[in-house]
Amino acid sequence: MIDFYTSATPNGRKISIMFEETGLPYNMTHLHLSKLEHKQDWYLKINPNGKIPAIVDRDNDDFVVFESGAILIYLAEKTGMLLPTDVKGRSTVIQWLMFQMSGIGPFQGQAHVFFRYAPEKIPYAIGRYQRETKRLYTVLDTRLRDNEFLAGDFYSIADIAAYPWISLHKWAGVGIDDLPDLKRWMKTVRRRPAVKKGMDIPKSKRVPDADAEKKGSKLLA
Ligand SMILES: N[C@@H](CCC(=O)N[C@@H](CS)C(=O)NCC(=O)O)C(=O)O
Repeated sequence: MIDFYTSATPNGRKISIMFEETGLPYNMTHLHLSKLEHKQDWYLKINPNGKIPAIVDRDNDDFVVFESGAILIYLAEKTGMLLPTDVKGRSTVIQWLMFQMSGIGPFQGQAHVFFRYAPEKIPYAIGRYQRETKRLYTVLDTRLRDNEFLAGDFYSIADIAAYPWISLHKWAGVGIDDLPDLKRWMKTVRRRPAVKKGMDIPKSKRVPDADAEKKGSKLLA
C-alpha cells in the first residue's frame, strides 16, 4: 500500500489521476492547506518543503517521494506504465513533464495568485503571469498540431502532469478558444475514466473554473 498526502489542487490531482490510471492501491490523506496541516512537524519529515503532494511507499521500505514530477516518474517505473523505457521515448516524456513542472505550474500558479487572490490588483504582475501562461499554452498547441499527445502518439505522465493545470485556465484568466489542438487534447484527456475519477480526489466543494464563469471575468485571449 502507498500512503498519499494531497489536497484538492492541480499538483495533487496529477497523482490521484496516476493512481487511478495504474490501479495501484493507495491510502489517501487530505491535508487542509487553509489549516496549514502541510506545515506540521510530522508532515515536514515526509516533505521537507511543506507542500503537497507526497507519497510513502509502505511496500518499499517506507520510501518517501515528494515533488509531483518525481512521484509520477516513481509510480510509472514501479508499474512499468505511462513512461516508455527506450531512451528517446523516455527522454521525450521527461522533457514535456519538465516543461510543465518548470513552466506551466509556477507561472500559472502566479497568475492564480495575482489575478484571483492578491488583495491589491497589480496590472503588471497579472499581465506578466497571464501572458507567460498563454505563451506556454501556445507552445503546447503547436506541439499537439502534429502529435495526439504531448510525447507523441501515446498517452503518458507528461499528459497527466499538464491536464489538471490547463483545466484551470479560466481561473488563471487565460482563454484557450484560439488554441484548437490544445482544446482537442483537453477533450481527449478529460474523457478518460481515470482522469474523471482522479480529478475528484479528494472531493472539493469549490470548482474554481465554474466560479470564474459565474464571476464573468474577462479572459486573456
Ligand atoms: N513543485 C511542487 C509544488 C507543490 C505545490 O506548490 N503544492 C501546492 C498545492 S498545488 C501547495 O502545497 N501549496 C501550499 C503552500 O505552498 O503552502 C510539486 O510539483 O510537487
